[in-house]
Amino acid sequence: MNKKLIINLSLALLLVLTFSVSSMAAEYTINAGIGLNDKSAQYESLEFFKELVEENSDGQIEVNLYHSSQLGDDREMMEALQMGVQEMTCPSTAPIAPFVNGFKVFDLPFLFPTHEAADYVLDGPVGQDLLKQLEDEGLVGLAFWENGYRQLTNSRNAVESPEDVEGLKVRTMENPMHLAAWREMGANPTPMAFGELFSAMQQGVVDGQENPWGTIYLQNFYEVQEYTTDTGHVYSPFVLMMSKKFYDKLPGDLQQVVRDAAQEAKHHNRRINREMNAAYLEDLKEVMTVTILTPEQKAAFQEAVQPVYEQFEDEIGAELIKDVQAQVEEFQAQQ
Ligand code: TK8
Repeated sequence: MNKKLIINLSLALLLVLTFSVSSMAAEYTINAGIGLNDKSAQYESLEFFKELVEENSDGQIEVNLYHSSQLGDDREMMEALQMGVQEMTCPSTAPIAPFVNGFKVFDLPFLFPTHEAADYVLDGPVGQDLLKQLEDEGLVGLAFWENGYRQLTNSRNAVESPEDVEGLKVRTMENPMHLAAWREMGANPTPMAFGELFSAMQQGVVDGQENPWGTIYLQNFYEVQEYTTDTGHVYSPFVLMMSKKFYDKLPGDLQQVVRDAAQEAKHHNRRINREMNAAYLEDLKEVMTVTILTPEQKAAFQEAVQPVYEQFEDEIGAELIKDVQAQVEEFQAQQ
């Protein structure tokens, strides 16, 4: 057989092999759903995670992303992971509390003085132990990503003091800590899934809500809310999590690919989330009446919600609260 023919046959064989490998369906498919829309830092970070996983698994894993509660709200998606009918989600810690009670600790108001203090605790022994506890509930907690400091918006009046929220119908996440904190301030809180929130504000079912600046801007809440105040009353982490039924099917090397990608995307997520939240506050100043509290005004909110610590000490566990506070002090002492 002449040399030219051998080369042509080899090239043809190479083309066939290349095509067949790339078009070969991935062995594992991850369907990941979130509540925020596709402009959020959370979604952008999931795209970053997707690229890492597909590349580092050599195409053995494909990741499909779904935003804006397309697959359900936070609680529904966590239940889908438990059943093994969805592979990943990334809820705020507040709706995780019914699954693992200890996550309530992160809903204590004014717990973390800075983003960096939050990182230190979440990536430290206390946070990692809580992620581990998810496994008993059929969930694999891969990493703490960031939702951010929660800020109050409402359609009724400017808010400079707890007295200004008297009787305000505030939507909260489905978590008793949040309900208690707003009741302490004299508001009238209502728990509600995130996906129902915009229409509830539009129809006046609730007067207000609280979320980080990026969510307020990117979900167009300013279209139905006039006033916002930088209360920063709770720091909300997200938890990137996977169905344990799915995770356990992955061979060890692909489990490591997923874990490594979750960690690398965590750092990316925290960086862009902080940049975006700061930037969107400036944009919100163009479309809302923004109240920036003085330190004295913010202290009045801290004082108003302090009773929540005592109210929930037994339910959360005094030891866990003390451990988190000790970790925060340990971090502050290093600054
Ligand atoms: C999105 C929610 C949202 C949270 C809320 O799925 O419910 O207000 O802050 O980010 O997790």
